[in-house]
Amino acid sequence: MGHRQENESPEAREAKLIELNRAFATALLMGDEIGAELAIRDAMDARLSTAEIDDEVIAPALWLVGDLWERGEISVADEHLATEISLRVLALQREAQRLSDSRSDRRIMLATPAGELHTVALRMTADLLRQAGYGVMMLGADVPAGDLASIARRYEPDVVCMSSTMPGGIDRIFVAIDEVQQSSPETAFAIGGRGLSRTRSEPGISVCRRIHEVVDAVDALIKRADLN
Ligand code: B12
Repeated sequence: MGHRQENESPEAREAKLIELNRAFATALLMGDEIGAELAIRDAMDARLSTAEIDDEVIAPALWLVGDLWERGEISVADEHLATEISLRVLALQREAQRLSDSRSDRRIMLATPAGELHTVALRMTADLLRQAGYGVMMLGADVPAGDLASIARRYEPDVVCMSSTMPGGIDRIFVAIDEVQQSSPETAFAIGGRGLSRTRSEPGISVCRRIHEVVDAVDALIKRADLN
């Protein structure tokens, strides 16, 4: 967390901070815990660091609460409620950070199987996993099964993600899975794509229909491996 988008202008960042700050302060003043949580989740999605969220979103909102209380515009109870909501949000923020940190020593490898050139979904998958804190190794398109198995043996990824769009791609994915499993039996797989329409998940192989499923699927595959 906290790696700002490189092409973001200082003005865009300032505008985002003002928007987040307003949303969070408004939620505090309305006693709206869910709204406060959503504002902080937005801040995390905007790749603000924990320190930036603390200094530039949560603290200024509490300063405003303090000013309003001092001027008699809100009660002690309102101020207490705002503080309790902030403390709850802090706990959530720390938990999200802990989860992201715990993923950082896990490695996810991504590839499409031999003959498959469609990589957009694979890139989306890589971005989501990276954002969630995972270490990502993108191999890209058209990776022969034997080569995938040997690079997996070298880098020992926890999970290999594969995507297949073209008819027949599912067979090539399973050939690749077999090859990898022969030399790295611990490796799990998250697979997706239109070529997999009738394939079902099985132990160690999670079939995903949409991109947004991948982080939960990879978390579950790793947890399962840890329990073994
Ligand atoms: C861009 C594109 C290309 C580009 C790809 C460039 C690249 N770097 O990716 C190029 C020009 C190379 C290309 C080539 C070809 N293409 Co093309 N291509 C497309 C196009 C327009 C978009 C594909 C795409 O990116 N979709 C967007 C992604 C995000 O969506 P998605 O792949 O469906 O994935 C979703 C889910 O399945 C899931 N998902 C997918 N994978 C994974 C993986 C994981 C881990 C997870 C969690 C989720 C997940 O999440 C996604 C979002 O919900 C499609 C049109 C279409 N309808 O998709 C045709 C399409 C796929 N192509 C097609 C064809 C026929 C070809 C060619 C044979 C054309 C030719 N005669 O040369 C070649 C074959 C290349 C090959 N061997 O792979 C057909 C396939 C038809 C079929 N199934 O039989 C399509 C459908 C076009 C059409 N209507 O005819 N193509």
